[in-house]
Amino acid sequence: MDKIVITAAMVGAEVTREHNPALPITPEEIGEAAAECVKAGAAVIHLHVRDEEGKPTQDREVFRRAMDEIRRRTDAIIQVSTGGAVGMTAEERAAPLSLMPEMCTLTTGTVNFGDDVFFNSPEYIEFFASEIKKYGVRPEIEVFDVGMIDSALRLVKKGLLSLPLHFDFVMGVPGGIPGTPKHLLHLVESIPSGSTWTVAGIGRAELPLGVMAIVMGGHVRVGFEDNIFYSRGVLAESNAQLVARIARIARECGREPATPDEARSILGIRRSE
Ligand code: KMH
Ligand code: ZN
Repeated sequence: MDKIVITAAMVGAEVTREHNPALPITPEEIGEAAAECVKAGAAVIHLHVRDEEGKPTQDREVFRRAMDEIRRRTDAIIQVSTGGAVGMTAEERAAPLSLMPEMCTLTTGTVNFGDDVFFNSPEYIEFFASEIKKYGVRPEIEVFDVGMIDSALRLVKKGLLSLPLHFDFVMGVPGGIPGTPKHLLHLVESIPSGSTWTVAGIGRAELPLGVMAIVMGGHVRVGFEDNIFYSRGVLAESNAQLVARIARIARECGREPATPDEARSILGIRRSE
């Protein structure tokens, strides 16, 4: 079977040091954690950053510093978040795109997000898609529920996105699609042929859905953004520990983790440097 692209979502916007003391926060810590994740088998770093107080920020300069720290240590694909944190404006969320990272996220719909709302109106989505196109960034479509696939295809019709698309199924957010095998099968069957996909299972859904993706020919995202535990009640020691486990299982199933360059070719990314 084809190589597997492992994405490390190491920081997120919601998790804190109180949840897991090993959360990387400063640009240096993010660079170090990324190096460990790449060594363990990750090819993509899904990037959120924090301000000096540890709060989520979309500040361009903080992103630039974290990206420099990652690039100094690895050749990983950096995928900046345009999701940011709930409550941020569209302009705030789009700020890191002008750094022209190789990849970014694009959520194609609004979803209840625990007690909050992750707001992505058609106007927001079209704004992000235009910015993404302007800066030549390869988008990963974040799918929190099945209707978001159709919304992405509408953007293709409008010329704002091009096929083939790459999807990330974010499953198990309270308010979004549940993190079950049945729902993963439905999502995979609902995307156009020729698409690539990865799965980000939230909490205890991370491991079983990751294993399903390995077997089904998909790709996998792990990390503290989605899950802070190694097993029930046992905190993960690091993001790299979660990456290493999924890489180990993938190898056992005959799927070697892709290097960053192999992942570029799987995900249709052309390097401009
Ligand atoms: N923090 C969530 C509200 C993304 O990175 O694009 C949104 C999120 C999605 O994390
Ligand atoms: Zn994210």
